[in-house]
Amino acid sequence: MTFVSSDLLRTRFSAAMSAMYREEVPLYATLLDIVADVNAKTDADLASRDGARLSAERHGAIRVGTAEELSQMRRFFAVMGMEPVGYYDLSPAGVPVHSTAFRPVTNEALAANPFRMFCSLLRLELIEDLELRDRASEALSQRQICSDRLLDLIAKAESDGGLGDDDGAAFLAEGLEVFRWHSEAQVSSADYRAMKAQHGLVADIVCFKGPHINHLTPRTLDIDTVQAEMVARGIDAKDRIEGPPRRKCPILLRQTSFKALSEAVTFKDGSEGAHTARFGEIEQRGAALTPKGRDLYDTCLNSALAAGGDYEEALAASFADFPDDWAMLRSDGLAYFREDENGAVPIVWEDFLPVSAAGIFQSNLGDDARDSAMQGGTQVAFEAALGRPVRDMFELYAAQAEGSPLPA
Ligand code: OOG
Ligand code: NI
Repeated sequence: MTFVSSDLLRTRFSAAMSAMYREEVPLYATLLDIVADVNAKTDADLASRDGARLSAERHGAIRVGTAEELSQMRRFFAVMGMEPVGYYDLSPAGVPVHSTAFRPVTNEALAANPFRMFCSLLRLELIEDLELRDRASEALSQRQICSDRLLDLIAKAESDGGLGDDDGAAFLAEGLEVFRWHSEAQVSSADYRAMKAQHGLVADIVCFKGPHINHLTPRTLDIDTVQAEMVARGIDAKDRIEGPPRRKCPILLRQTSFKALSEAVTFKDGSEGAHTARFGEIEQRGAALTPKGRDLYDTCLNSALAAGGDYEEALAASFADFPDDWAMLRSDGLAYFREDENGAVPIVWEDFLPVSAAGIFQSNLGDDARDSAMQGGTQVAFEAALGRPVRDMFELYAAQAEGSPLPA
């Protein structure tokens, strides 16, 4: 029995998701055109000279409502070689979820296709109104996000160690359905309004049949130019690019998005309404930072956020002392590098950033002014729901840098 490789399944799944999202959110297609154009005109920096993967590269994001759904997603993505990496608590920004990213972890798999899925779990316990909390958990308990056939195929892949051609094709087709947009809500309009008054995310997660893909993000080599082009075309782009400032040597991740679309919804009582959740995003990736580099990044970012006044200027000022030279980033132990025939090459950051993710959530929920006093999530609780520990991204980068086998 020969199996379809997990790399091939992941590549096909990523392409199928992109085709579906292009149909569902036409502005995403426009964004892909702009990014392809800009990438063709831009010289890749040292961290991004892996052009082969660039045109197919993207990440997506989904939000689930229960531990069972999260653990099903963990098993689903594992069939495509994607493991949970990192723990992100979004509560400091007033967003009632905690998250991980499913992604490939080996050099080979990342080179084949680095498709990632940011996956958030709703923290129902943060709904203070107990009656509303019950209604939310009732709605969630009535849905099944994966078809029986998909669950069977996942179990088969787990027990056999892979899927053959036909099963692989069925797995992808059934998998795609999980993330499709459904315009029929599974609650009444009154319930929708009550969930929405609690938090936009509660409505988005609880009121629909499944975890619709809420954005897909192509990778660009020059995010400032793409942002300017979006504005020039009248696209309602987020006004601030999240992450580090523009630099000669890009680090981590810079992101921007266009605002969510309004989509028609039919409620269970037959009434019509609209829901806004789905948007487009672009990202520019740079070098992975070591824990020391990451601490410096957090310090610089926090000082820019606290500065007030013009944000771009504050950001540039606060990052002035962050070395912007590959040799220095290396000798100071701030970024990860690997050796190839041309010498030391920076390793690409494959993960996400909590402050940036919070900014993306907020700009698309219109919920900027939430109180951020909510109780923090814990990695222990998240992993219990997930059904396994998340991987430590720094251990993965260190193994990539040393060319050593991955930690178990
Ligand atoms: C996820 C937001 C986080 C990113 O790129 O930081 C994210 C969401 O809106 O569900 O995708
Ligand atoms: Ni994103």
